[in-house]
Amino acid sequence: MWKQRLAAAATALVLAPVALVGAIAGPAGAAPVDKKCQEPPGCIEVQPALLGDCWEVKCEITLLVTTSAPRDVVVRYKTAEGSATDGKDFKGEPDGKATIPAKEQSVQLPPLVIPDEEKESDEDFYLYFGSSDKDVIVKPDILRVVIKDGP
Ligand SMILES: [Ca+2]
Repeated sequence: MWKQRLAAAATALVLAPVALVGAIAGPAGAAPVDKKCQEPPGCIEVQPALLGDCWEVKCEITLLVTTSAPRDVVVRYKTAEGSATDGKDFKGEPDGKATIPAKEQSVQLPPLVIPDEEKESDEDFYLYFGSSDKDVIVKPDILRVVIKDGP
């Protein structure tokens, strides 16, 4: 009997470090820590955001920088359909480019939502962001936009 217990204890000891490594690495899918951003001068962080609700007639999507940069910050974006249809509910953009001018805090994306007279329920589409500038990171890099009908 004690031999079995010993074997069980030994197995637990072997498994423990694996569990520990798992705990340090964090949950699966967590964003890797970007080392370059921790070292001076760090990165320019851009955050996409909706200003209020996205209505058919008024949907303001903005890119904000956490600290204004001494130079232009260029962000690329593209759209993807959710329940909203490209060309009908929103103007799809396969290769968009938005520039936050030097020393400024934000830029607004050109209007993407197409208003109509139809009564519809909420529909969504997605925006994917990125930058070819290695010092620029966009977080989060996906924004879900829910289009509200009307008013
Ligand atoms: Ca409508």
